[in-house]
Amino acid sequence: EVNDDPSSFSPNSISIASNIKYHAEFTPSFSPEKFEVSKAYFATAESVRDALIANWNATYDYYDKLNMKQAYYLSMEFLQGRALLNAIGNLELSGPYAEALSKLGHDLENVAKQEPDAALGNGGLGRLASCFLDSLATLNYPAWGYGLRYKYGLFKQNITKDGQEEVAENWLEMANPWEIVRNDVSYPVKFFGKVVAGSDGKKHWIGGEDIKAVAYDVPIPGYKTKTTINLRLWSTKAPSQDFDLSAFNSGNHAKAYEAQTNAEKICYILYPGDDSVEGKILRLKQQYTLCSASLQDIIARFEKRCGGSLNWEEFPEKVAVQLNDTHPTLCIPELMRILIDVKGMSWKQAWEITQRTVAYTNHTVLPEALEKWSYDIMQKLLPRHVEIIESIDEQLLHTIILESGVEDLELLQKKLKEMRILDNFDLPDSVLELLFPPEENSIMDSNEEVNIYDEDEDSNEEADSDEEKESEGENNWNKTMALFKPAPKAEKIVRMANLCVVGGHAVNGVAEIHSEIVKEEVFNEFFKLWPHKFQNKTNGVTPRRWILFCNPDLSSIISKWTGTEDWVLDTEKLAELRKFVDNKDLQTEWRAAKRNNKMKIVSFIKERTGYTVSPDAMFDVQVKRIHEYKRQLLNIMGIVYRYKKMKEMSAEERKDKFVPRVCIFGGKAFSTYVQAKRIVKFITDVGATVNHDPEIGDLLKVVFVPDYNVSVAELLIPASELSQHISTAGMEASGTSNMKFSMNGCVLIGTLDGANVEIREEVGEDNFFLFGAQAHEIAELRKERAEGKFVPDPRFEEVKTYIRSGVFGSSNYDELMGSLEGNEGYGRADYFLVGEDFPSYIECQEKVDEAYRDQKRWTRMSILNTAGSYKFSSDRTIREYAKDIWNINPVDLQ
Ligand code: DL6
Repeated sequence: EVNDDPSSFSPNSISIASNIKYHAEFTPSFSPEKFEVSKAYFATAESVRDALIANWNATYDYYDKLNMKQAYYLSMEFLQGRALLNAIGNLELSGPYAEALSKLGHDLENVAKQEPDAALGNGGLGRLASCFLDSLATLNYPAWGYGLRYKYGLFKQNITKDGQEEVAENWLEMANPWEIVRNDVSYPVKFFGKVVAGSDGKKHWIGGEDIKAVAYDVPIPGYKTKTTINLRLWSTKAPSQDFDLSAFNSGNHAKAYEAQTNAEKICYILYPGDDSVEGKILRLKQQYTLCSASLQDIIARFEKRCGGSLNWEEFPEKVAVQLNDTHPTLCIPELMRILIDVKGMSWKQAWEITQRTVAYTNHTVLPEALEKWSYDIMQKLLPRHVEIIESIDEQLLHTIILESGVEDLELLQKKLKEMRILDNFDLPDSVLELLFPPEENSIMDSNEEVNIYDEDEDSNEEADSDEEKESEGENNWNKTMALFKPAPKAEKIVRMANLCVVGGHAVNGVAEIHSEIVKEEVFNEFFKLWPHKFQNKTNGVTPRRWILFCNPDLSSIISKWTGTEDWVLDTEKLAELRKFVDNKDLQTEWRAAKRNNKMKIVSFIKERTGYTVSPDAMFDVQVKRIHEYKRQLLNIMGIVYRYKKMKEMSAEERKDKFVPRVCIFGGKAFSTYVQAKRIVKFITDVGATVNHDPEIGDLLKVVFVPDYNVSVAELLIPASELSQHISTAGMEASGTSNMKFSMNGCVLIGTLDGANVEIREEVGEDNFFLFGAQAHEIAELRKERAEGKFVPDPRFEEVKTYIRSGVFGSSNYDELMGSLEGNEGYGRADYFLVGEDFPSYIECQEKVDEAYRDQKRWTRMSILNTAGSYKFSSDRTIREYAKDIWNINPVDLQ
């Protein structure tokens, strides 16, 4: 009965069942007697992996032969979620697998739930990288992803009476059936040590600590294609000789294993806390490991594919490296180092190749999130890279000065301050010479000086003795020099975003409004210098995972009414739904699908939180990382206002005025982000009061779903009716869950921020609830706020007083409320403008109630959201990257 030849794997339920049984027996990680659901999951995953490996091999054999240009997406984060249903869905084998498992006494959905989420990311940035991989494979683009194989993924979140509690997520505990370790693919990575000049004229980086990065490959199948691309994740180990046997034998066990532990801890966790120097070094080691191992691998592949005809000038015609935010910035100096020190190229040649190869995506405009590294730490850890960065910085200074001239030194100084990669540094000698050419520079020892940098030339004429003239010249000189001096004791900093802009050939933002901010504010001086580098690439999400697989009911309806399943690959077809938006049958089916999805959430909420919620209420959802700029606080204060008003009314009035709502929150707060954690706690406190209030009943429920992750999103998004994207305008680069919600027929309430702007344009103004200040008004509003000119709306004051009164437990939430008022000790007064937007937000929420009451109108809005979401497929985004940045073409395997 057992099929022991995996190569004979063919996709029908009988052979699949046989293959699953084969793996259960011969790829054992469970005891033989039982075939329980966890074992069924492993055997099923391994059987799917057989198919993926065959396709993966075929894909790369072909690419090796063609030697076409390939893109490499480098990211410290990939938020893959679960793989099983996605893989069999993409292979179009969901039916046969379900049947095979049922023959073996199991249910596919249940089996799939055994898989832990691969949570190697924090949120949008990592999930975007995973959506991109799906689109790359689906569209047959030659591409790889590179990342790190963290032993512990993003922490598990428990919600207790004290708020969020973090627990390590040991996702590899039961092994990962999707990965293939490549023991023959490993690269050395060095840290610390020193740089010496060799007799060969080259720089040598010697000594220090050596580790090795080992490749773990995760095959990424495309939808309806044989193309299976690779996500290569690096794991770190000590070089094998580094186990100190004699230390072990003499009883010093920890020391014996020290090198191994030091190497392995690099890949322990995603985002190690970096308040300490040790934490910073570890994070920088992670970033460098990713860059160094990936580039060595890319270069090895380039050399192999070139065979005997190696031509380095062709490197950028064969390789495109995309930096997902600044985390992999070290690719720039690392590529320079390899090309110069190892391959023996000149600086000029290496620089040209590097620039033509690398491109950078910016994902944030928050100044605190633009990565800056301490020069001292970097210098210690990566001494050769710092030399290279210094040279890049010097070269940049020359470019800026040649471009801007030296007429207005104050202006020049401002530019240099903004654009330099190295902050708080003296100007290098070569730049001083450019600013103060030697003949003018000689002012100090010449009597016939002419100070061309003198701001007030008349004063020279008034100087009545040579001595006075000289000392005045000296003063001016000193004044000028002081302009370019860093503040005393200011920490020396390396600015990674600036290095990316300088070292790459393209810089892109992730939504139209964000890309404008990038050009006009964040990198304005660079934009003026190199306008051709700047682009927009509005984000997208894969319609496979985010409609087809997570929302089968809606998918069938879409296919039925558009007359085709082609929308999965060509989302423009979704627009066809517009034709039937008022059709009664479509509307009925649409509502039934939503209700079915809501029913699943009712039981999920009960299981996860203990709360019973009604499927007849509107499901109003805000799920995303907890951050002050995302303004979960505005949402919950709006809910408190609603609750207070309900309490002031009679039962009749309440029912008339308010639509029943289940307000659902989810999201993790970074473990050291205290204010975000206070917000989580406050939401759960409000829930604890409101949900037990018999007067209110099903009219209002507030639920915080613990441990929000990709799998929870796949359940919640299809069931949502209203979703909140309410960041302070100008602060959310794009957002991607807004796209997922809209695709799943959810109506958005939001500000004109990130991709909301484009979603609203596509789905139509009438189908988007807009409120709040706009991005161009924010600076002025903040200024007024700081000057104490802001007059709060009485309803905002009322709600704060209510919160402080102790209705939600013993706390008066002083830190939270204080942050909105700028009271002493609470920092900037309402920096995120919750008070400013509160009135328009609650008024907008009244319009939401009104619209929901009319279910025909609401369903229309819902359908028009799905119909208008075609632009937000990551297939569209990837095609744009491929054409405008990477210059790669699809390769058809069939
Ligand atoms: O581009 C993906 C995603 C955007 O949708 C979000 O708006 C943006 O906040 C996120 N950026 C980051 C970068 N780090 N920070 N902060 O996660 O990228």
